[in-house]
Amino acid sequence: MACRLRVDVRQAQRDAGLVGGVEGRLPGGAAPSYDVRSEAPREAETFGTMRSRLETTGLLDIADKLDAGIRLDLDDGTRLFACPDLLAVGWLANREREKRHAGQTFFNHNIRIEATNVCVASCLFCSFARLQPGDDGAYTLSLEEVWDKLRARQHQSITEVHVVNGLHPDLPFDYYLELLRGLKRIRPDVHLKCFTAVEIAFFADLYGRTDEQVLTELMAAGLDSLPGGGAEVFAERVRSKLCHDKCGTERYLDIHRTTHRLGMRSNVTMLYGHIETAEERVDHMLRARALQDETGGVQAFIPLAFHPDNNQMRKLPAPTAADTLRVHAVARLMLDNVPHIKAFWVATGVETAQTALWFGVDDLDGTVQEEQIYHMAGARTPAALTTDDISRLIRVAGREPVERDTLYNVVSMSA
Ligand code: V47
Repeated sequence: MACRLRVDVRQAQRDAGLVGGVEGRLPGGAAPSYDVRSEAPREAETFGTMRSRLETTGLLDIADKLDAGIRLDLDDGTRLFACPDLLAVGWLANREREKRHAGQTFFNHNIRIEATNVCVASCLFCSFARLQPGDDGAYTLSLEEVWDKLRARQHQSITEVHVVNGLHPDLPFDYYLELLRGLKRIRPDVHLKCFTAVEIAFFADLYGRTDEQVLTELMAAGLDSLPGGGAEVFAERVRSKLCHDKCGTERYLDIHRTTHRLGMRSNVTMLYGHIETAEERVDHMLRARALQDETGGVQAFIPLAFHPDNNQMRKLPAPTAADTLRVHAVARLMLDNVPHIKAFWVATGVETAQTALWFGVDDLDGTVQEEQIYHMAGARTPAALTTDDISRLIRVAGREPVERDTLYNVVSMSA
């Protein structure tokens, strides 16, 4: 199968400090590039070697299915999780990634606003929420404080504001409508990706509206799309243990369905690395795939690595890099209809996110300034990255950085 990868290997090596000087440069300063398409004998040899490796690891039938455009099923997915040859799984995922995006890797310039951490839900994995407004560490920003976060960045070329909040029992609906209107007044061009499906369900129940009415009113106030948060694990066994008192799987999916019907896009996440089984991970992916078959409105699937500090599941170990690479790879293989697999570097760690670019991932989220949910749960990743930082870490990994907006329109190729 022809692979459309075109990677500037020498430049990547130079960026990584692996080679020095200008040796190998073409006249005019351009670095030589390595085009797999023009290396047919080598490709045939590589694929031959890979075929026998896939045969040995028991994945050849899955590779054949992928080549024939046949969808993978629950059994295939669980076998991909069980297969000891992580690189073989990654190789298959990388092939699917390159079919869709070649070496391109997307990111955006965004900020996170978490306007309140007061939350009536008692999710076992959460280190961010405080039950009562007066509890130690509880906060609720005034609207001016929320808007100041964007005003303070007027000079930055931010294209997205991502808002996620706790489920606050006392704020009026107007708070959220005004929050959106104010952000749009400050930056009419910025995309507002705000409120998880769980928040939408909470608003509907609290303010006596249908989910669709809530979405419609928020859209009129400036909402542009929905983030993927709140999905956790769709399997009822896990959901009832982890987060029994927030919106269930069917309602989460239905809110995304309605979001798409109203003309907006959304993402779907999966919180992994705690009590879920491999089957439950694959089941989660299949439910996201079924939603996408229906609506086509899911832009990205985002596996979120569980962080155990300061929450009720703190006795559990954090997922390893090997598990993280595999989850992203299997997601790429199962979700044949979702365009982008995102590694949220804040959760995975920067180095693992970089490596994941060869395990099915084509998106690194963004600069993510002001994130708190993961940092309160023990994430040791930087508070934010600059667009230059992200471009460099993508290039060093041998991929091509593409700054995008939330809807994947290209903002800059030379970032
Ligand atoms: O739903 C909470 C997760 C999510 C922990 O749509 C935790 O582009 C790990 O959804 N360890 C919110 N995860 C964040 C989110 C998100 C992130 C990046 C991009 C997008 C997008 C969405 O954070 C929650 C929950 O699954 N979370 N606590 C924790 N201790």
